[in-house]
Amino acid sequence: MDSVLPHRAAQLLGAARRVVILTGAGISAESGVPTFRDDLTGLWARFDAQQLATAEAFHAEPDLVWGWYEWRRARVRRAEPNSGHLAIATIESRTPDTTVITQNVDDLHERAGTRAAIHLHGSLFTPHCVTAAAHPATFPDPPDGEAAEPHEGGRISPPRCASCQALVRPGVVWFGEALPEAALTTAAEAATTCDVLLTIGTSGVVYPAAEIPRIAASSGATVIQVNPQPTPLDQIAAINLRGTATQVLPTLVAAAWR
Ligand code: BV8
Repeated sequence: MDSVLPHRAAQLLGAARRVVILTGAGISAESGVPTFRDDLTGLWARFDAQQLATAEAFHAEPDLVWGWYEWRRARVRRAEPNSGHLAIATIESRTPDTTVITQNVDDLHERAGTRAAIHLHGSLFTPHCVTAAAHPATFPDPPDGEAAEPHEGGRISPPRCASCQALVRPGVVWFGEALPEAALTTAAEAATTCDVLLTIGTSGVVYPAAEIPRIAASSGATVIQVNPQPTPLDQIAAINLRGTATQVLPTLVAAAWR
């Protein structure tokens, strides 16, 4: 990480009146929550996440897909927010007009103190039934005596809706499904009017979420990227901070408001 860049990035962040923060799976990696692409360790290595994260997969193999999400939810429950999540909450406290937009389905931003993260791809914690009514559902308590934590790759039958007996599905947006309109509209509007957009821990390849930093750049905002690896967003980022969320964000925030 070049020693000059964080200074410039800190200056811009500290002076910004309107900040947008877009996060991807990378922000939760150091909390022990695997990123989307390496979620498929062990048994899951046989599957392509993009195949599993679809309505078709759930329709064809509900126990396999529900088991995958329950395994991911259990991993999130065991995880704690990291100093990257906490640094983002600090930015919000320093710059009231900050919008946090996440592609993640975990609740680590909320547990770090972010009050109203926009979840473009839903949440592991808002299951609903598969009907158009999408009746909200609650998670069944693990039967006594059974392992409370699903084991990796375990097939678990999804519960039935208490209102209509239809299958309950994870409250996430699958590939081929439309994003929640209000979330996407609010996110795009924030990107259009912000001074600085900080994109953290996303490969920037999944649309339409990947449009958000591009909208900000084309609207005149300064895009700052935090990622240990190059991504397609390198092209539109004015500043690329090559490092992990916990390596970069606490230092950046301390320098912005020293
Ligand atoms: C839709 C929830 C239409 C589920 C997810 C153009 C326009 C519109 C759509 C498309 C389009 N082109 C193609 C499409 C279709 C598709 C798409 O984008 N496909 C891609 C693969 C090309 N998009 C869709 O299907 C979307 N729907 O467009 O519907 C429509 C409209 C009307 C009516 C009907 C239909 C829906 C997409 C949402 C899918 N759901 N998640 C679940 O989680 O199971 S996507 C999922 O993968 C994530 O949410 C995230 O968005 C995406 C990518 O993951 P990332 O977060 O970026 O994580 P990744 O692992 O990829 O990368 C991690 C990064 O972190 C890396 O860069 C790594 O270097 C970095 N990193 C690692 N460690 C750290 C770190 N960084 C910092 N610190 C660290 N420690």
